[in-house]
Amino acid sequence: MSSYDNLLVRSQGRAGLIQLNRPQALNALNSALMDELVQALQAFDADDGIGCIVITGNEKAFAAGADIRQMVDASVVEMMASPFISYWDAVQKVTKPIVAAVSGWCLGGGCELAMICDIIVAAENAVFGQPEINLGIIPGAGGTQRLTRAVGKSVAMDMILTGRRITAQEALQFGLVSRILPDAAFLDRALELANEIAGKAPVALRVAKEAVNHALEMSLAEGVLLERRLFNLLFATEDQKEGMAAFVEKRPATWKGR
Ligand code: DAK
Repeated sequence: MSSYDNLLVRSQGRAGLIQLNRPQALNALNSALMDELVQALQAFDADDGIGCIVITGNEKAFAAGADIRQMVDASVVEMMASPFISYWDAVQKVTKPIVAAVSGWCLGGGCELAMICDIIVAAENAVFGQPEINLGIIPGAGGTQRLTRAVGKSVAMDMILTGRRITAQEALQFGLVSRILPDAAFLDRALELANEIAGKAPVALRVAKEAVNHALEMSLAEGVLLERRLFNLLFATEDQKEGMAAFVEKRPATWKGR
């Protein structure tokens, strides 16, 4: 396994774990960390032994945002030319499911990173927010769009216009996160979830991720058409034959990923 300056990376079963590791700055996302994150994600995406990826931080912070120190003196031209946003785009291109396992602060670009992941699970102590308004800016890595789609306009406006932070319970209630996991066994439970997902048919997982993500991009009619095509495509896979045969024969399926 490669070693990184700003990440801890390991696998457990078929789950790949990436832990953001700049604790002294509450995992503030600078270019060096984001560059390594993309490398680690791409390595897991290319690894047949991995079926699902978990991104997490530490107990105190998933990530307290993009690194403010790195941006404080930037000019508009420098921001326009900055490749920084391309890291978020690269995260979005990962084909395997990604679980954001959030404990502690999940703010600004950190919240935007979590929202690009496919599932967000929260520890009881997680706090979410888009506090950019307090810095004289707005969310710039998709927050105004993805938060609005996740929680609806009124809550998104409330959070983005006031910088209001929300608790894990509120995030669950608003639909930003799918589950709250107990603080004590948080990472173990997130890895269990990732291994549960990783145990499913790999091609169907990839296609399911593609279909759900397109729901945010397309009209209903276009999305339903895409879904139908992807659904039909799966009947060309050995895993569909195996999955249905296993059901009929009352035995567990053995997936081949083809
Ligand atoms: N950046 C840099 N350093 C940070 C940081 C951040 N976002 N957040 C925390 N730190 C550092 C603190 O400066 C402090 O460092 P030292 O002073 O010890 O050297 C250390 O982490 C511990 O933080 P605190 O002492 O402040 O800890 P507290 O427990 O008192 O407070 C806090 C925790 C999370 C409430 C507080 O640290 C805080 O408010 N942090 C800032 C949160 C924030 O405003 N986040 C949004 C950042 S802006 C882009 C697209 C998007 C973005 C950027 C570019 N492009 C399209 C190019 C995204 C922008 C953002 O995310």
